[in-house]
Amino acid sequence: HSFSPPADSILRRKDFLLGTATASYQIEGAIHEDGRLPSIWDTFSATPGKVLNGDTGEFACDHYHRWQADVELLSSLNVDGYRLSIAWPRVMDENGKPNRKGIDFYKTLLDGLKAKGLKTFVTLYHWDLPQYLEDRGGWLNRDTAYRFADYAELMSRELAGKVDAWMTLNEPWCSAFLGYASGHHAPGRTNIRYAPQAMHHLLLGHGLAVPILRKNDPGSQVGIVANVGRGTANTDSAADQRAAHLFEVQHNAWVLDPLLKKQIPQDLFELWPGAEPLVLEGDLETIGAPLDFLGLNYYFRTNVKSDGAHGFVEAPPAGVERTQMGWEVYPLGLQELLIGFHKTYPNLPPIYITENGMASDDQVVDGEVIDNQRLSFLNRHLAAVDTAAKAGVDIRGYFIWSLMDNFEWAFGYERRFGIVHVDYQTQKRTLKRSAQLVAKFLADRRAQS
Ligand code: PNW
Repeated sequence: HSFSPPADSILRRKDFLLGTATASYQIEGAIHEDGRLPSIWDTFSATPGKVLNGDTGEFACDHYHRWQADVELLSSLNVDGYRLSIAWPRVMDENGKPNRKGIDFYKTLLDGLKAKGLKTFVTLYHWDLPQYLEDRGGWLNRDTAYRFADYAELMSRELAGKVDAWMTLNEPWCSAFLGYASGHHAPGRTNIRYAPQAMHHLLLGHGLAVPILRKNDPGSQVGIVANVGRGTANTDSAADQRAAHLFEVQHNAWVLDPLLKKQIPQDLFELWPGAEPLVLEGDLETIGAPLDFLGLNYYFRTNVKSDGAHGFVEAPPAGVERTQMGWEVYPLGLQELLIGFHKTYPNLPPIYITENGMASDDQVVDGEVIDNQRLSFLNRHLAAVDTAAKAGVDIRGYFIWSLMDNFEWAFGYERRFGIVHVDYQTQKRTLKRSAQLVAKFLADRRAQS
């Protein structure tokens, strides 16, 4: 087990960005400090039965206090860039008033990262909505999109010059579907009719923020991050093929069509009859604002069959490799999606893979963590990225999810995605084998002329 991409791999190019990613609620902890206000994830994780083992983000990786050591850690990995997110409830109150201490935390952190020569990729919304906005209806309230634009205005004014790439939203699919339809994520609502309206307001907030970020921080790139899933048909039957198509409409086109085609895919309402959102004139024009890049997060494929009516049900294949999440390891899906999007969307912006990685429960033994499955996972997915690049897809970089083990949402601390192991009792960080080999590869790459 090594980390050694082939000689002709795009990964060997110094201008192909390799980085790691995290998100505020998953690593920061310190939820009551320096004027941070409650977020919907505080509320959700405090609700019995919502998060495995009753875990919460109260302490997480204590990154809020340990950020300096974590910047050193990142630097020791020789990565080119780091993707992080800002906690909205740390920086702004319900009247739109800035919280100086919260803003200063991110200013100093970004300066620390820049001092190490790292490219900074900053997500504005990685799911920690201020609870005061949820109390006014959250993403079902159109006003939340305008409050998001205010937040983007404040952040881009305050942090201008420190951010290489802004991402408005992380995975609006998760916010809309898991937050409002399945209820697996905060705010835990469970009405399928809510999800398209929440999605529309999320994307509207994105579209309103794009020109603001460009105006206030002209030296940066502006994009958004979507999670994408590969849906395959269980059989060749027309019904199963249709089911796989609908799966991908629901996971991919629901987000990408409004952004890249200024359209909401109508097949969605074959799945969810009567769930059409209220869309005002001009909204799709706003949402379709040109992007400098598109971030894609990929984890697994879902094999589906027809449910006998107008939908799909999962048909999990037997005997396949899975991760600690139970997600199937399927690198081909990433390649197929990238090449497919390149064909479907003639105006597809340059792509960054903003998340890819896997959970495994490897433990520290004699000071070492041997995560060979992760190494193999990363090698195979990076090979898929390389194949897509050679097929003509403009891919600029790849961020491993995640820098370190962290609060894995509804699964709490029991799922470990890091290339760095975290002992939550002591907060000790230990480089897993994957981290060591990635660091070595990048050191060698840097040393080459
Ligand atoms: C992403 N799904 O979440 C998030 O951006 C990360 O914060 C998270 O830690 C990571 O992936 C691993 O889960 C997802 O059910 C959550 O398809 C669920 C799904 C996809 C992505």
